[in-house]
Amino acid sequence: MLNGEKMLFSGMQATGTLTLGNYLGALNNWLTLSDEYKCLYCVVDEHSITVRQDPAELRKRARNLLTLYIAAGLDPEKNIIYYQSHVSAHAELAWILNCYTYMGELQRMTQFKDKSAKHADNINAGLFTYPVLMAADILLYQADVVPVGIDQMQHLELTRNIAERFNNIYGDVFTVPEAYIGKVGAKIQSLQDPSKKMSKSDENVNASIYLTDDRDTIIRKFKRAVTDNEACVRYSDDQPGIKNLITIYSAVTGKTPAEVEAEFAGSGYGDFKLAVGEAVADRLNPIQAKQADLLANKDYVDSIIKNNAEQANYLAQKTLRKVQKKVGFPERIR
Ligand code: ATP
Ligand code: LTN
Repeated sequence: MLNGEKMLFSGMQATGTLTLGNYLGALNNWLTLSDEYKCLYCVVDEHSITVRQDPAELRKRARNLLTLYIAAGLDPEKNIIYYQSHVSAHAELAWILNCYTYMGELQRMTQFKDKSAKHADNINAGLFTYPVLMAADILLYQADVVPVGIDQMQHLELTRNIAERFNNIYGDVFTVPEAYIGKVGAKIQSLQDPSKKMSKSDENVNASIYLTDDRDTIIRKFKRAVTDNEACVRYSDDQPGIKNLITIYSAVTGKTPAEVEAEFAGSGYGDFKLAVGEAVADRLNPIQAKQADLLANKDYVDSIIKNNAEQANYLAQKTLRKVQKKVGFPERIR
């Protein structure tokens, strides 16, 4: 809580092209929550360099992601939409929190284990302390709630532990945040292997729907989606492929899985897959058009970037100064 207002913080990495999993697991929930809280939506470009990036490409992707947040419906006049690297307090607080986080805690993080297996030639210290930077992102703004997909729960738990540890030593400095996991779409699976999560770093392009995919591509990918052989549209763990498609259809239409089963009772997989593809394309196509408009409107987007970074900086400095004082850094002479 800051100035009596309930705060929300979330972010996404500017790596790869966002998938329908990112949209349904995270972005879509951001939209439903944005009226209830004072919200910060960050493009976490500092997290992105834990994996080697091409500089020009990273810059382009960061802008694409920031405009996508707006195109998806987040109002930049009401919400603070900004780049992590424009607010130096993130890195400064991360340094301090590093000194209140144990190696053993970080060694248990499954994302670190997965990413270091994947990038065995570049297991850098940033990849290891990534969750501490994430904790700093959240705690800097005294966030009450953090909407994320289920895979980020472990990082959220760590953030809570760091906040509680710090508060136990220094008094009530940080709000201890809650994760918000949406009811539908918290975990969208790969279209080619329903036992794996849909991921923007999957090498098989048919496994994921990208938010940049055009209508025909979306429909084609759903047609090719791996399904089961029971030939009926039923929401069951025995049919993980169809279950995943029902989850997607529910998330974009707002219908419950039972309503979806009733709608497609007696239909084959083909009809259902086409309906899912069309519903997803109907949802994504307007966002793509709005994003293209924003990318063409450089001055408007630049003014948002500037104003919103100023607002984020102002809020971040409040917490940072308090923390610096608590840990014993000398006062600034004005
Ligand atoms: P990568 O595959 O490169 O690790 P990612 O697709 O997991 O990336 P992130 O940037 O790590 O994407 O995640 C952004 C947000 O999207 C997070 O809140 C995460 O929990 C959510 N998310 C990612 N994949 C899915 C998914 N398949 N289903 C639901 N939510 C997801
Ligand atoms: N680790 C997150 C991205 C992230 C984040 C955050 C999410 C970085 N900082 C703070 C919520 C709050 C991920 O999605 N992979």
